[in-house]
Amino acid sequence: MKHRKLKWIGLLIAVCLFMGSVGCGYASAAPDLWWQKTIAYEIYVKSFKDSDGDGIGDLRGIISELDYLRDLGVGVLWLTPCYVSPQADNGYDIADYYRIDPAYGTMADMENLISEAGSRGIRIVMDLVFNHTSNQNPWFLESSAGRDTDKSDWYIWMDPREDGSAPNNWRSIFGGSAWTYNEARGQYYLHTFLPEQPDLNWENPAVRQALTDVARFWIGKGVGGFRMDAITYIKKPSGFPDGEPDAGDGTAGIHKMTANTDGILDYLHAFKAAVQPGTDIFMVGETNGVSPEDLPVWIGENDDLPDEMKWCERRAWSLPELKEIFSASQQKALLTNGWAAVFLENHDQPRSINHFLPENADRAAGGKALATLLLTMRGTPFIMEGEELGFVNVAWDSIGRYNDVSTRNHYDFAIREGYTAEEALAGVHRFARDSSRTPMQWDDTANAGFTAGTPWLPVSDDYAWVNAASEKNDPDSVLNWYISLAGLRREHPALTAGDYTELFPEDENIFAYTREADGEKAVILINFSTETVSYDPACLEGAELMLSSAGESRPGTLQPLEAAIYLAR
Ligand code: TEU
Repeated sequence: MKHRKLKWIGLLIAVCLFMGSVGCGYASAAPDLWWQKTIAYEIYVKSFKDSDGDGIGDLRGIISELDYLRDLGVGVLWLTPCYVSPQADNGYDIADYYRIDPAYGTMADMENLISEAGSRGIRIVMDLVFNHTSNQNPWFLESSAGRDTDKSDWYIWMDPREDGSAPNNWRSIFGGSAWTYNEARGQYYLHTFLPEQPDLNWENPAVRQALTDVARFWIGKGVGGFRMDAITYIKKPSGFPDGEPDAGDGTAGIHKMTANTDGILDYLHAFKAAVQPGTDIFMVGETNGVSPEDLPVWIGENDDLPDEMKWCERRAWSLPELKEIFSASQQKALLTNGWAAVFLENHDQPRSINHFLPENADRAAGGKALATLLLTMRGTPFIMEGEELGFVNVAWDSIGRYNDVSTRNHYDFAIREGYTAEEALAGVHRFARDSSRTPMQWDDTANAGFTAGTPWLPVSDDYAWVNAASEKNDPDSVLNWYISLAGLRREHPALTAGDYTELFPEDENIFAYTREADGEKAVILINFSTETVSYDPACLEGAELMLSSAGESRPGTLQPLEAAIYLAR
C-alpha cells in the first residue's frame, strides 16, 4: 500500500553544527578561531584517488593531490572513516578505531598525510562513528557472546516480547526492524542502521570512557578535529516505547523515536570537556533531528525527513522556503553567537545541481550559482568532493549497478509499498547516495585518472569533459569560480564573520542577502532560475561589482543562474 501521506520536503539543509568552544553548539564572540576562517572539504576516501591500482582510493592518493586542495583554498579535510572495517556501510561500521584499514594504507601513511597536509596549512578531520560499531568489532563480539562477559552491557540488549518478537516496532533508518536477535544471549540488540552496525550503550560509563580514549588517541596524532557521525541518536528514550506506525507494516521510523532525546547534551558536554581543553580542535556534529525550538543549546534546522518514501514522493518546494530555512539558521547562529557548518552536499545526499536547480539548468552556471551561496554564508562551508567541479547525479539503468546498501534497501522498500520498478528507479536517480560517491574525475584518461585498476564504483560517464585537469585550464570553469570565491572570502572578513540580512524574501527566483562587518558590506545576488530576472537595484547603492558568474552584471538584472557579488566600503 502506498503511503501518500509521507512526503519528501525536498530540502537539504544544514543539520550540522559546531560543537565549538564555549558550550556545546557555541563559539566564542569574535569568530576568529582557525576553523571559523577556513573552508572544509569532504573526502570520500574510497573514491578520491587510488595510488596502488586496486580500484579503491587511499591515503597515499590523497597525499598526491594535496597541492590541488591547497590551490582550491581549503584548510580542513574531513576524511570519511578509514579505520578497519568490514565495509557493510562503506566504513561507517568500524571494527577497530585504532587502526587504518589496509585497503586505505597504514598508520604511517596517516601520519604522513597529517604532516604533509599541515605543511600546506591544511588540518585533517576524522569521522568519529560513535553511535554504533561494526558487529565485527571485538567489543561487540565479546558483548554478544553471553550475558556475563565484561562488555555485556556495552550495547543495547533487550529481551524478546512474550511471543518472541522484537522488543518494539522501531524500524531502522536503512529499513527493516531496528532489532536483531542473538542466539547466544537469547536477546535482541538495537541498531539504528544496519544489523551489522549495533548501537553502543552510552548509558554505560565504560563505553563513554572508551570513546573518549579513541578521540584522545587521534588528537595525539595531530588531527584538527572530528566530525561526529549520527551523533543525535546516541541517547535513547527510557522504556523504549513503541512508536506511532508510519508504514504499511506497522513499524515506526526510529529517527523520530530517538533523535535528540532529552539528556543527550549531558553526554556531549562531558565528552567535550574530556577531550577538548588544551587543544585547538573543533567538533562538528551530524545533528539530524535538531529542531529550532532546541535553541539555544543546539543550532540547526528541523530535518523532517520521512526516510523511506523520500524515494518516490516529493513535495514541490519553493525558493522562498529554502531561503527561509537558510536565513533562520543564519539569524539563529548570529543571535546565539553560534557557529554553523554550511553545506549543500555530502556523501549521503544527491548532487546539489540536480536537487536545487531546474532540470534544464546549465551544469556549469548552476554549479557556480550554488557555490556562491555555499561560500558566502556565515559559518564554515563544507565542499563535497566533486562539487567544486560541478558534478551531477548518475542515473544508471538498473538497481544492480548501485553499491550503497541504503539505496538498495530503499528501492526494495518502495517496491514492497507498491511502487513500480520504474517509479522506484526514478527515486534512486534523484536520491541515491551513490551519486555523491562516484570516483573523483581528475582528467580525461581511462577511469578519469582515479585508478589504474577497476574502480570500485563506476566513474560517471561525463568525465571526458568534467574533470579537474580541464577545469583548471578553463578560466570560466566551476573550479576556477570556487577558487575565486575562496580568495574573496579570505580577503573580505564580511563574508566569513559578517552579519547576515536577507533581501527580497518573497522573490521566487532570486536568493539575495547582505553580509556586513567592519564597515564593509557585501551584497550577494543569486538567480536560481533559468530566466533573466530583475530586482530593485537600490540595494546596490554605493557598491561595486566584485564578481559575476555571467562576466558582466547590469544592476537590477540577473542573467539565468547568474551569481553576482557587489561590495560597498
Ligand atoms: O548518517 C546518519 C544518518 O542519519 C543517515 O540517515 C542519513 O540521513 C542518510 O544516510 C541519508 O540517506 C551517517 C553517515 O553520514 C552515513 O553515511 C552512514 O551510513 C550512517 O551515519 C551510519 O553510520
